[in-house]
Amino acid sequence: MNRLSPEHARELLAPLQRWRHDDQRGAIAREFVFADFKQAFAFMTQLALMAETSDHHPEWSNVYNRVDITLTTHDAGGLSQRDIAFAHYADAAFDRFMLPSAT
Ligand code: H2B
Repeated sequence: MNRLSPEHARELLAPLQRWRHDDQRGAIAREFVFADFKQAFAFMTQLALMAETSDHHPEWSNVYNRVDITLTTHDAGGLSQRDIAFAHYADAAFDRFMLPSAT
């Protein structure tokens, strides 16, 4: 997987407003805050299974109801399409937890 050019990265990151871009490192990061630990860990479980299936793994940490995620493609030495895809997947999973019916 190739590292994105700065121009392409900017274009693909435009719809990912909730992610911070570390241009220097070639990484994006976002903090997710849930109602409680149970939700945070359920979210991590969803992402972990997807990460393993797609062989693309996040750098992340969890404290109670918070999950901090940093995405970069180690093999490419920076951001790749895989990080963009993972960020969209994480945003969609998070938004589902925020629906009123979610437990
Ligand atoms: N995850 C991420 N974020 N970047 C990688 O370059 C990467 C990975 N490479 N997961 C995969 C695993 C690679 O190490 C294995 C051997 O396929």
